[in-house]
Amino acid sequence: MKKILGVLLALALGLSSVYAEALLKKGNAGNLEVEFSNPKGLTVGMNKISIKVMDGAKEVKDAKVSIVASMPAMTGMHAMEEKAEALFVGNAYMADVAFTMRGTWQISIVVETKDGAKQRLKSSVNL
Ligand SMILES: [Cu+2]
Repeated sequence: MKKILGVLLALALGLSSVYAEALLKKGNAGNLEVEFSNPKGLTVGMNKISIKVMDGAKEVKDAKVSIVASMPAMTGMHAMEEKAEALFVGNAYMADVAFTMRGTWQISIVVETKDGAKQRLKSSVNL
């Protein structure tokens, strides 16, 4: 019986890591549509986040894009903030973002277009 439970537990743990939920979120930053994603799902540590910016039907590839992940202070824990510049590589802006603990992180993505206008998307992720 113990053996069966052990096998079931191992299966459950294995499945949960295989099927870690992929990240895909979309929202508006002013008149721009911003999508950010990570196919493997976010984990504690360094994560690659891919960001796409659309202006109507046109993809914006020449903006300055940065991302800030933050968590407010909690009992016994000071507030945390991680900032990363995203560089256009291949077909999306790519940023390396470090998440230092599990929980809900506030996400702010700032897009500065060629005309100097800055637009912000506010969102959040759970890990
Ligand atoms: Cu925290």
